[in-house]
Order: sequence, then structure tokens, then C-alpha cells
Amino acid sequence: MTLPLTFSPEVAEARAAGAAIVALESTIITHGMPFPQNVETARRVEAEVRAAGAIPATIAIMDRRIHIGLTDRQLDALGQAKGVAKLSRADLAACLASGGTGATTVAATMICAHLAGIGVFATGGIGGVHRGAETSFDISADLRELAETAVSVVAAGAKAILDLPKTLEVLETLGVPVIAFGQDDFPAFWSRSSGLRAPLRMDHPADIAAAHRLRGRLGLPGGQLIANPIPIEAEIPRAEIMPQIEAALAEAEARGIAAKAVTPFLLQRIFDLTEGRSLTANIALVLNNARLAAAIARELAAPG
Ligand code: PSU
Repeated sequence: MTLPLTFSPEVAEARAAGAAIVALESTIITHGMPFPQNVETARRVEAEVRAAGAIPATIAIMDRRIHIGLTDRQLDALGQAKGVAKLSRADLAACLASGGTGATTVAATMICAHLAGIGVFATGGIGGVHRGAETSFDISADLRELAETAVSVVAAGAKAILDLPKTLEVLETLGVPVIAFGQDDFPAFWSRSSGLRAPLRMDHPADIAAAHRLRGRLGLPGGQLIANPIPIEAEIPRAEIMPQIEAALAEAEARGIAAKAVTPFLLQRIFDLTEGRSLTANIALVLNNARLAAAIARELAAPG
């Protein structure tokens, strides 16, 4: 049985030419940002990847196929669709089998990118260990995917709504390289610093690409988390956003929000509480991650 992959014309051409390709996820479009900013941002992210010399491949599930690269019309439709499934490792195949429409999280996008031979992927922030995980056991499947699937993920750290020390602990246990780009601290999504030191630091995309390749040669499974801090002019300092994060977390708990609904609920509430500032920052950090991912993809596409 052949893989149910459908490449957009642009991505098919890039593959044939051996060009640099950057995978992009779709949950950020369907569950992470409101319409129309979601579609506008997705388009800007794709344009940013192209401007940086690589080809974007936004990934989503439609009509029993894994789409690697979406046309403008598909992107627009996805951005306005209702009831789209938020897919991770557990439900990717079931969605394909039943013919549903699904957006891919970090975990599912890594799986699909790897099947398509794409080594690097840009997103906003990965999922991780939720606060209170010691009782809820809520740990994003994104972490285990990083341990298993050989894709380098460029993110502005893990989302600051999470328990970041525990997230770093789990990544260490799983043997995932966590590489801060250009600074010592692990970034905290809307803020440049989490107050925690990242286990590794790199300052050049070529080094990140070389480490990615070396892991493959050494037979080490899994990918790398490239933690790229939000640009200084766009950041919301930690002290400023923390009260809003706390308020949103308290509300989620009071309302009994659980499992897959937690992250989208918190992002929406923090958007309301910051009067849209969190979304402006989120857009800036995704664009910044797209640029770095394109630079890494170009290094990976170069002979070496
Ligand atoms: N980055 C963003 N916004 C998002 C996400 C990433 O800027 O909404 C999505 C990713 O798809 C990630 C998911 O995999 O949030 C994490 O969800 P959870 O905590 O339920 O695993």
C-alpha cells in the first residue's frame, strides 16, 4: 500500500529539485488563532519561508489524504472550517480512515513531515507538561514525538501556560536535545526568557543542521527542539503576562476544561485578557521561527 500523501504542486516541484522545504502545522490555524488572523498569519508565515529561500509545506488531513503543502483555497477553507479534529499520534490514522478533516499538532506534523522526507518544521510553541500534571497526568504527546521522530522543530520554547521546569525535565528524560538559539535561557513563548537555562545553546543554523544529521548517523532516534526567542520588540515580558496566565489557568480549572481543550481555551482567554497583545506576539514569534527554520532547511538541503 502506498502512503496516502498528496503534495501541493509547489512542494512537489521543490522535492524534485532537492530544494529546502520547511513543514508547517495546521492546529495553530484551526485551534490556536481566531479567524481571520489565523489565515493571514499562515499566509505570512509561508511568505516568510519563501523569502528566506525555502518552500513552505503546511500539513493537514483532508479527504483521506495527508496533504503536504496546501493551496491558497485549501488554506482559506481550513481557516474557516468548523469541527476540525486536532490530531496527534493517537488519532491521525483514524481520521484518515474515516475521511474526516484534521489539523495536525506538533506531534502529528512531525510524523507527516518525516514520511514526506522533510527534516525541519516551524511552529509557535510546542505542547508540554501542564501545570498540575502530578494529578491530571496531562503531558502533551509532542514531547514523546520529539523523542521518536527525526524532525528538528523550531519553536519559541514551550508555551508559557505550561509547567516549564517539568517540561524540560521530561525532555531530558526522553533524550531530546533542547537547543536555545542565540542565548543561554530557555525562552517562554511570549517572553524571551523563562528564567531557566536551556541545556544547549547554538548560534548558527549550520550547527543545528549538522547536529540534526549527526543524530541520524549516530543512530539516535528522535528530533531536536530548537528554542528560538521571540524578537525583542515583540515580546511581552514575563512579569507582565504572568498574572494573565494565572487568571486563565484558574478559569480553566474552575470550568473543568481538560485534555485537548486546555491549550486552545488558555490561548483564547489570554488573548481576551491581554486585549489581543498575546496574539500580536504569537504572530511575531511564528514568523521569526519560520525564518530560522528556512535557514536550517537550506543547510540541510546543501550537500554534506
Ligand atoms: N503553537 C502556537 N499555537 C498553537 C500550537 C502551537 O503558537 O496552538 C499548537 C500545536 O499544534 C501544539 C499544540 O502541538 O498547540 C499543543 O496542544 P496540547 O497542549 O493539547 O498538546
